[in-house]
Amino acid sequence: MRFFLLLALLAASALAAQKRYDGYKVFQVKAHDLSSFHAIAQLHAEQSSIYDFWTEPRSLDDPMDIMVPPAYMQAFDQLLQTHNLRHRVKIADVQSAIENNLKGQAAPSVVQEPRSGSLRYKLNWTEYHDYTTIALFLAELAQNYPSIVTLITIGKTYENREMYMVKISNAQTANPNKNAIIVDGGIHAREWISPAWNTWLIHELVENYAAHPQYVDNLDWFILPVMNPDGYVYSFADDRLWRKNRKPVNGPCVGIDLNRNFGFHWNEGGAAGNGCDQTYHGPTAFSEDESANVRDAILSVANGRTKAYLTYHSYGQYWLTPWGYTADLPEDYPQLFDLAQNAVNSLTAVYGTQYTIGSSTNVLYVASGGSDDWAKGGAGIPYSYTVELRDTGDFGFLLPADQIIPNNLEMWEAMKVVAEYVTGLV
Ligand code: 0X9
Ligand code: ZN
Repeated sequence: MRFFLLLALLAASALAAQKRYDGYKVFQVKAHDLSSFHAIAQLHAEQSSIYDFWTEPRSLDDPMDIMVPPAYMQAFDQLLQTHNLRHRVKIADVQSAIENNLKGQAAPSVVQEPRSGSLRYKLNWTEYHDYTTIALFLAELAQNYPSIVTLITIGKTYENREMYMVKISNAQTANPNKNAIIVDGGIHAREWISPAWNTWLIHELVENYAAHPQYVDNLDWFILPVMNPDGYVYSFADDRLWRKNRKPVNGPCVGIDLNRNFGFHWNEGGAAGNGCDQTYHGPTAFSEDESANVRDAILSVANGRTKAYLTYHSYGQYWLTPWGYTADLPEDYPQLFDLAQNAVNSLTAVYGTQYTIGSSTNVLYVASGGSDDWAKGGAGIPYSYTVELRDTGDFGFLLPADQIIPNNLEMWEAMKVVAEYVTGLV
């Protein structure tokens, strides 16, 4: 009897189909006056569980990317006509884009260097990898490079997954009070390029240590490549475009936006009170296991010597400073801007990729409860940034896998600038 029950369960889980996006389109829409902007803003406010705003409404000058389900195509078209909204189709069929996004290219020589140790992880940067593969990669590096890599479990997620952070540090070097940098990724599940960059950063620091030992000898790194493992797993198995965590909300909906759940000026704008919305802030600040674990982990390592916090998202190619809860700028904004500018200059020098620099509120929109605001205002880390990786919307969250390595190569140049600067801070 039990055996049949097990079989039935297995069959049911195999049948639990992934959400398909056949016929869904992504439109770029631009308002031309205040009234047409309000029409779109209203759609965002009232129907964001139907229309997925890949970019939020900002201002008159900024176009937005909106994903429209086939059943609402006519209604959406009507709205575009009524308000005379300028638009173009960016992604004609989201399902095809999802499938193309998974295809990689042959690995360039840059990732085929011989590695020390006997184990060989499966992870590479020519395709996107699931949570298990990332976790095995981290465990293997810790095992093969015990003198510089420590795998830290910072707690569990709502669905009971371990959250892994690696500490990269060379205990052999003389200075016991090195500055530290904290990096994370994958707070939003569907932004797959973010964990793919975080794992590259770990690989570069550890496996290419000999090429630039100063970054590890003079600094301590704490890197959490997937801040939202439940959402990340769900985006592989069930719904490629999932954003939030996976905790059920009162009512029919699931998920809290972890980047609206951090406790610095929490719920002061740009965050939704409705649990069905993509930017639901949760019942209280730090109500979520994932954000609370990150808070505790950061506080346990921050202690004055952590000078930089970088949290990676996609997409849009922005290098953002606090604040996200207000249009006011932090007092040290000129210093934050300067470092961002230097980092972006080095990044752009690689392939010409442009990044926009500015405060979250001024460049994007008000959004309170972000991890960047809390890292600066709550944990006292001066150089706190949100970086929105490639692209500017041709593929959006569905960035083709053959852009992972170029993205990582240019971002590494920016990271070096930050690392060098942070090394010299007192
Ligand atoms: O809205 C967000 O959470 C981020 N953009 S995304 O498209 N990846 O969702 C931007 C967050 C910027 N920081 C703050 N608003 N604090
Ligand atoms: Zn994001």
